[in-house]
Amino acid sequence: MTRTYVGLGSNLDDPEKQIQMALRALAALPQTTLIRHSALYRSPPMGPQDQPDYINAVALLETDLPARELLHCMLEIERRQGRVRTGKRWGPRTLDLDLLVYGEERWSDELLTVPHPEIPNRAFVLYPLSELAPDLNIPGFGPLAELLKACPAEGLRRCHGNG
Ligand code: ROI
Repeated sequence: MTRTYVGLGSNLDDPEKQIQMALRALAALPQTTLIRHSALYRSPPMGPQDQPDYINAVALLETDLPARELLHCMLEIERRQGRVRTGKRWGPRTLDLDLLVYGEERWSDELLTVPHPEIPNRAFVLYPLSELAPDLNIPGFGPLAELLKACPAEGLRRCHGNG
């Protein structure tokens, strides 16, 4: 079993519902257990500002799926939840699933870079992640606690009443 962290984000079509649906879909993946997930957070868009705020969360899974199979399943969940890839970089989306951390592994190919290279720059990943695993050491990036110190929470707000 590999402990893996998945980032969830949505800013279209009832984002909170999208995240809840995606958590259920992750929990239903074969050879995979959803161990727990963070609260939901509201965050201002990173990138183009002419789009709605995002709802973000992070999930901890234990899986026997190889990383590329897990990624394939995640893309399928995105597709089922109506994600249309417009080609517009950093545009709004109904659902974005990012493979953040996959065990101790570190590698990059044309499909995937693990750990996700943007982790250190994203408060909407670091803060929910710290709820799940405050002592996490991210392969190649070091202690999560150090990354948090260098990344202000900037408008990130924990949503109440869920998660
Ligand atoms: N901004 C926020 N706040 N949350 C996201 O999940 C998110 N995802 C993205 C971009 C467009 C970079 N901005 C985001 O892909």
